[in-house]
Amino acid sequence: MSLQELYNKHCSQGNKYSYGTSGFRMHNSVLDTVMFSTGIVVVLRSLYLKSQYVGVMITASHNPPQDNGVKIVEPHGEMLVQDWEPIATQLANAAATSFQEFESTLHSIAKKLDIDLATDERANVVVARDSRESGPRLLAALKAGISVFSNTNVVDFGLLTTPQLHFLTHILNSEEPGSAVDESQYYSYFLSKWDQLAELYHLESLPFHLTIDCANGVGAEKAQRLIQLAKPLLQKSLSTTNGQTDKPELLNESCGADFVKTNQFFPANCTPEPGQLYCSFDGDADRVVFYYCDSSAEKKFHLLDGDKIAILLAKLLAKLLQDAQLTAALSVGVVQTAYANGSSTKYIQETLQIPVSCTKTGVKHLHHEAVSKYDIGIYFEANGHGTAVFSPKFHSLVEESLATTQEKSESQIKALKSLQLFSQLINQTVGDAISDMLAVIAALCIMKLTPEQWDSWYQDLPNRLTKAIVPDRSVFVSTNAERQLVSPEGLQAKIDAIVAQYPQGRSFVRASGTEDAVRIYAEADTTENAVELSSRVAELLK
Ligand code: G16
Repeated sequence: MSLQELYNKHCSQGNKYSYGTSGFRMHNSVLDTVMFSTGIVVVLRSLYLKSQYVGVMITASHNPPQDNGVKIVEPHGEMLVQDWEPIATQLANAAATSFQEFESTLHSIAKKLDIDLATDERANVVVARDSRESGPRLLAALKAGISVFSNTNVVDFGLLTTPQLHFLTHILNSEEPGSAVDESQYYSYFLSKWDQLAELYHLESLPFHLTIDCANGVGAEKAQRLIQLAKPLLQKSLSTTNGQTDKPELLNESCGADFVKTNQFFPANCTPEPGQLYCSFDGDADRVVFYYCDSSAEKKFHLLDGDKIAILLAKLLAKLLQDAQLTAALSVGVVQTAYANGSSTKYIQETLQIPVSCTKTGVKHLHHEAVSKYDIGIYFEANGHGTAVFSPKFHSLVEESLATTQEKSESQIKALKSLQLFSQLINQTVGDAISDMLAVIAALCIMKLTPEQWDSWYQDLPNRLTKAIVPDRSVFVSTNAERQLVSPEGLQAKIDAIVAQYPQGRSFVRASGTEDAVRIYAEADTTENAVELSSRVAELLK
């Protein structure tokens, strides 16, 4: 088919698109145009990177089932470099204007990038999607965009979690060209790291059972596969709930990481028992939060969110560095966003004496800060999205130290081996619910912690995260890592005046980059005050 015929088949006019916090994300009915243009952008990206594989994930993650979206993945598993986001946005909006506008924009982008549109160089693209009903239709539009070029190779992995796609994109670019790469490599890689840690610490059983709420999403089948492939030690202590991937309307419905974090309550189909641990993935399994119930008569819910996960990993990794005698040589830092609970930031800085950076929302911002500032950069958003990244200096120092073991104590060698294994067990490409879950289980076993002990290090300030629908969220412009608004004019001063009336009060408002809404975060000394602060700030938006 000609470019015009493909365009006519997949594009429609009138919508406005923007590459947001995590790619394009909207109601599925308006996404065909953007899928078609994204197909072209990923081919251009692959050609620009000398035919490396570029990944595309079709997902709307935590959003409701009728939404969908697309995330572009760099050859080594990072998110699309930020200077290409405007290119993706420009081409999508041109496609939504007219064929003439689209064609001329495509030519001018190609010229700027110095790419010959008629090239016979091969472009390599790797695609996957989550379990949404609209996925196959949108995949067809994406493939139509890719087919505009004559020499393309598309590896279609079908259904995957987002982090699996990131991981496999990296593997495809690391293996010899032509090597067979498949999903099973994901499970064998991470399970083997977990098994080696279990062996190093002589683990014989897990001190709790872990129930995984899979949000009725793609993570269900993948978590079940992981459990099937695991050795009995792990296998007998893990089970799943909310795994109805065959009912797409149930995706993220009263379950999943976003539901649990926002409502601060157990998901549907979870009957909590004291002493046991629970976790929730989101729709594409790139986030995880943990929780448990206490032994009170009402079985009170306790959340162990991204802040608590970051602290667990920071505490363990800092201790291992100390035992490995590498504290002076390697820096450790934690990266958070404005959503991090004030108590967590205080605990990391004052008790753990570990530096904390604060960035804008979006793992792409946290990842960049963690990689550029620290040898061990632990980054987590409170919503459970995050990982820990290890610098090349970390890898070479640990390797060198392990190569000369004769003058080292047994505990030093054990710490070095543990550091190396954790740097592999934790997915280096992106936040990953499955790999983070394995790292948390390993950390709890090694530190011999119950969920209550993990939770007891500090008390979260009571908080509320809500959203408001406004006529135009684009007027909400933030600064200072999204902690303050510069527009609409005067609104920040009003928020500040209200916040000042609450002990330990903090509140901010920012436009979501994944939903058509404005988010309101509030925390204060008591639950009543946090709720009141949140609703008074929400009132200001009306
Ligand atoms: C995406 C991003 C996260 C971000 C979340 C919500 O997550 O990857 O970094 O925290 O959206 O963003 P916003 O508040 O701008 O809507 P996911 O899991 O939905 O892809």
